[in-house]
Amino acid sequence: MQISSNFDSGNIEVIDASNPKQVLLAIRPDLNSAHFQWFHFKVEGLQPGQRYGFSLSNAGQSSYKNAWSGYHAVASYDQVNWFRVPSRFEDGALNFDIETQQAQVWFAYFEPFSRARHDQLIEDAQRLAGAELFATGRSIEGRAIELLRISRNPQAQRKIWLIAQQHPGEHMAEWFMQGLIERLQLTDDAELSALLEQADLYLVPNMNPDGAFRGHLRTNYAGRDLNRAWQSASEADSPEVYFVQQQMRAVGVDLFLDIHGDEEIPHVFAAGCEGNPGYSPRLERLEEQFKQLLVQHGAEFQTVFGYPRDEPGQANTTLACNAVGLEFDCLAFTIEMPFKDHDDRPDPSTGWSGARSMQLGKDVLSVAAAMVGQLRDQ
Ligand code: GEM
Ligand code: ZN
Repeated sequence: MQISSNFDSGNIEVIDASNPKQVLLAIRPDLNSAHFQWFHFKVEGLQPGQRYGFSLSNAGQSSYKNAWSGYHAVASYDQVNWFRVPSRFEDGALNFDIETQQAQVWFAYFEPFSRARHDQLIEDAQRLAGAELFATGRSIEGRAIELLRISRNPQAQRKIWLIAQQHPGEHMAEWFMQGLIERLQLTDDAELSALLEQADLYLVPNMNPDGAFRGHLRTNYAGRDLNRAWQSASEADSPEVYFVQQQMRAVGVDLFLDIHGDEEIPHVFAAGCEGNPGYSPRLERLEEQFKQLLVQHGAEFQTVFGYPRDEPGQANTTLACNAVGLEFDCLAFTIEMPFKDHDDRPDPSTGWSGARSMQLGKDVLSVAAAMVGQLRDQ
């Protein structure tokens, strides 16, 4: 049996592979940071029909301890179809096994969104009506951070921003962007037409390409958590955020969505700006309306489970959502999708998935369309 992770978003260390019933592995921490949780590796040289067991021995020391109960790893024979493999968190280790159908199998924390798929998405997006590669930032290692603009009406007043995967292990975030961008291809979509009549879209499908490529959970090459850098972004340590902030200041922001995944909570939810200084009844109304419309639309989304609400004035303004909401006095949300499942509509075979993330991206456009006329007092 050969185990490898020296590829895009790979992450694993082999401790002892001598017992195929219990291969001992460990998750490698992010470079320049102690965070870890994301794993992704390939196993080759297997006998179809045989059962193999894998043990992530340091899972109990990972960044989010409550992530593993109720969690099941994903596997794929072809890197296209991913399915859950029953997993157990026992004695600080995450254990899963598979009766393999193929000689090779990939395992991951979540269905990976590869850099190759990213490059294809950026290429496809530029062929959409009204689309352009508006600007390109650079990560510390020099990877492109593409900012796409979709503008179909030169008179459109509103600027709607969506950014994804600040946390590189949260691959569902770029699946969400892929779904959203797919919907932009439709030519007979009345909601979309209404939205783009009034607003331009500014999209950053991947904020942290170095971290994603390196198989990080949470940080960039410098070990910085980009979602704690929005009051102190620097060209040296967090050029990814620095770039997007510069662009936002040049363009303006009327609605901001920051797309994430949550390790622990088995539901899709949103976190708003209620703790910001200057949080107003207007913003509160907009937040409530956004959430209600997403529920009414039938999206996989709910408002019962989520993060504790911030006390008034107690927001951490180093977070993108709070920083942007504060600076631009606009509706701003962190959208969280689960690594586990959306327990409101569980699907044990896939759990939360790339496809479900894509659908949520499409659904969010409907809500943006319904709200675009109210984002600013006229
Ligand atoms: C988040 S976002 C936390 C938002 N919290 C509140 N109260 N507004 C983070 O950056 O830690 C979770 C995530 O990474 O997905
Ligand atoms: Zn996140």
